[in-house]
Amino acid sequence: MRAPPSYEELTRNFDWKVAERELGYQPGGPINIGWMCSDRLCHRGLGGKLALVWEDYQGNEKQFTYDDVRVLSNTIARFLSGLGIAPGQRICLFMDRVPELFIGFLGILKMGAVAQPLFSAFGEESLRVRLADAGTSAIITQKKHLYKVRKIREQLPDLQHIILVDAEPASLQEREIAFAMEKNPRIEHFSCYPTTAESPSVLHYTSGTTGQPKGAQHVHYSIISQYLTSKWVLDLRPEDIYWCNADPGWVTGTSYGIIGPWANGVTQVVLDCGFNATRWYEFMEKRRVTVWYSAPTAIRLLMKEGAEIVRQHDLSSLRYLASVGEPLNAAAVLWSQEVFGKPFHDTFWQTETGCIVITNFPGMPVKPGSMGKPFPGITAAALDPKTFEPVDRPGVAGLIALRPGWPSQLRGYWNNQIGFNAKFKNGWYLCGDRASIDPDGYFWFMGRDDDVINTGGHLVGPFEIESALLGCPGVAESAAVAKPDPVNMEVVKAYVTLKRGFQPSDDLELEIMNNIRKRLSPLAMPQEIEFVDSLPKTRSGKIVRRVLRCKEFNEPVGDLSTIMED
Ligand code: 6R9
Repeated sequence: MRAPPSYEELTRNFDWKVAERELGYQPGGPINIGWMCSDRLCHRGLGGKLALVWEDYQGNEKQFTYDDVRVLSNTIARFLSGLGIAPGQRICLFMDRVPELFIGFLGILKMGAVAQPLFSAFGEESLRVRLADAGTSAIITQKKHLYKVRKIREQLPDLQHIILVDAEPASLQEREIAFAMEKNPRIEHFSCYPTTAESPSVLHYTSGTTGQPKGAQHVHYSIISQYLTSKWVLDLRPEDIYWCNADPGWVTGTSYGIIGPWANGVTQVVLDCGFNATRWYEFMEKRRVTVWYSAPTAIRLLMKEGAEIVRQHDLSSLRYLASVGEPLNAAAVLWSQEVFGKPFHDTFWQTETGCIVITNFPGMPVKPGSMGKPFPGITAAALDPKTFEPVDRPGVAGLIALRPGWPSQLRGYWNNQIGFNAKFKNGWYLCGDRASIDPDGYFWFMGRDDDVINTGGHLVGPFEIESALLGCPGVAESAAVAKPDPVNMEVVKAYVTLKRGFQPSDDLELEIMNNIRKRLSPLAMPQEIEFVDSLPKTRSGKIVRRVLRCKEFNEPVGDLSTIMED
């Protein structure tokens, strides 16, 4: 077999047109992710190939060929257009990892609407904020999550349709409608809405330092990057059995849990179950998984369970391992080399980039602890934070920045032009992270450049937590910051000042924690609340979270000249 081209060769002659050609896209012509990930493969003779093998915690199993995915996504697309939902309107997917989530995603795109996936673990407040911001017209959900939607529906005038994939029509109220994907008459032919490269496709909410979460807007042309990075970075090949254990509520679960693998025509397996080492290894053994895309927190949890349990399973099918979401410690890379016989390849990217942008390329020597090098076609640099010019010496920390213009770059934040503009400086897109670059061109992650908390690979915005804290009994003011954690890297800690008449107590701490867990999500829940008399503020009265964060991490605070004295 001919050796694959080296990283240097691919970078030298790179053009995204490679992906356009392989996907059969004619510039200026129609392009629809839903069609590209189902009908296109059937036309290429893969209709009978398994696209999705799904299993839940109890071991229930379902299998879908590419032809099933094509027909069932048609069925969903027809149903949604039948409701009168127009192209461009937002449809939220709010489900556990059931087949309807993956296939429904394609169905929404086929009829030209915008898919807005949200974690089913979200509480009603996290859900309300995102549906209100996007002016979402419809939500597709399950019976078990309906109570959250019912609590907020009156506050969401745009929300016209609440679609239940597993409910009996008799149990439903006004604006609620049952749709059983597999029981509905199958729609063999559906004419996809003629979306083109710049037509909106997916709206993914992500957290920043200021304000509520922002909706990163993606377009159908994003498939160009998602297809090629899946092929070249995740090394997907036709015979692969691929497992991405990310939830599509997170961008990893759509770019590399739906679009990338299906655009490549591979069989993907899904396990609808949270972390459980034994269950995960059993699953990989039973399904003969060859490529596994995971995250550092999961890897750290597996490390805690030890090597012995790995030896009890036959994982010889595994060929390629990759990781995303947080810094992948050198120790995790060495551990995986030892127990799986191959390293995890770190990949760096964001909701906003839509695809992997810095990575350890297959075949490239892995430097454990480094994120690797820019994907061909991506120009990345570490910028001096004052001049926004690339730092001139290797090893010096700078702001991670990318030259705009790759296919899956976000096209804007929903309703937030100011936030979007702030991401660009001196002709660069700023990721909001810091890294240094070594003399060989490898990137080394240093940390985030803002107050966003990365807990177990999930970004949580302090503002969203602080807003929710204000709704808790007794809370006058608060600051949510990261606190180090051996497994999740960071967890949320809240500093809280109390209103007159309230006293700090363990009961109050617990009450506040529970309140946030229910209204936002378990991840956003502070693991610790520290009651204080006052919070550090700037002279203009803004809370300076940096001071509190540095305290948690035992780091020097640096220049405090703008901070108000108490
Ligand atoms: C895909 C995704 C993006 C932020 C990013 C950075 C952190 C992601 C990383 C990493 C160190 C890696 N991050 N990958 N940090 N090493 N390999 O994670 O999207 O949820 O938007 O998060 O996550 O801080 O800016 P998103």
